[in-house]
Amino acid sequence: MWPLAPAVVSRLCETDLRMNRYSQVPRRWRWIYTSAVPWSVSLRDHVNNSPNHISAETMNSEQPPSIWKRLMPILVLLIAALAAGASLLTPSAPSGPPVQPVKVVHTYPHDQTSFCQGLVVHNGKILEGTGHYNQSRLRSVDLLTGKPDLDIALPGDVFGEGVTVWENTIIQLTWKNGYLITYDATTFERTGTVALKQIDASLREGWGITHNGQHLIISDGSSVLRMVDPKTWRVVRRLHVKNGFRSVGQLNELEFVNGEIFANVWYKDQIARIDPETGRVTSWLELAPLRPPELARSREAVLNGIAWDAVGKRLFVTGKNWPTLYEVSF
Ligand SMILES: [Ca+2]
Repeated sequence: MWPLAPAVVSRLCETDLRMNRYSQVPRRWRWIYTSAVPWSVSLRDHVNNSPNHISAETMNSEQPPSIWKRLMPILVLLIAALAAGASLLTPSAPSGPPVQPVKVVHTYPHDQTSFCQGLVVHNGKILEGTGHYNQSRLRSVDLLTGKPDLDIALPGDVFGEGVTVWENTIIQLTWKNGYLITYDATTFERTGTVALKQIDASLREGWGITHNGQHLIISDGSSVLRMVDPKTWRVVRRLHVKNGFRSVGQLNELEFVNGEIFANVWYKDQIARIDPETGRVTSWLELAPLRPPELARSREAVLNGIAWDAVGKRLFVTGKNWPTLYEVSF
């Protein structure tokens, strides 16, 4: 008997505590308490029977008016449990590819009248395609001086876009003219045009171009890059570019760098580094700090030039009408 005394005392104290807890529940919520906590029904009766407590009217107000009110807390608990279970089963959203800062290694002059649409290193020079009607050009520029040693004007009704060099052919895209222009890479003589619809019936605009040594890679402002056989000028594969689970639209100027596709996104001073097999963005290069302060408010003066010097392992970037061309490391 004696050894059971502490347990009895403890039980009495516990009951006392429970009663105290029940008494502290606002009267209008006591029906929830009694529905959710079965043992509290006896406490309710105990409290209600106590002389200094609840009246009969108040007691009635504690009663659930319907079965639904009695079931409500159980339903709430059930839904909460299901939601918790679902959150455990659902994979958490990825935090997204990292954003990497770049380091400026050198700065070079860039012609501020050049609305840069395409940039590539060719024979130790910077080859640049520029845009706008009546202003589009193909230029071969000295890196150190920023001066062109060759400057070809496009017809006034042509809006120039991206540029690449495939073997001995320079290829320059046009925006909405529906074709690309080819030049001899040695003489810079124009050698012809190729209709974009010949490449792919759904290719209506030209934005950016590069190549991976096997295929040309063309952007048209969508989230899909087209891999094109340079011998047949036919699309052989489409690459859907995604940042996590989201498509990346407005893909613009391109460059193939060490097995990765680098792409400007229109109106973003960032470069997407894209896995050429999966189309996934693996990281972003942050270039916003490079935008000249005087162009900070210009909507058009965005980053839009990427050129990779495969021999010197140098990455060059610039923007539309920027006064500076940067060599950056990342
Ligand atoms: Ca480029």
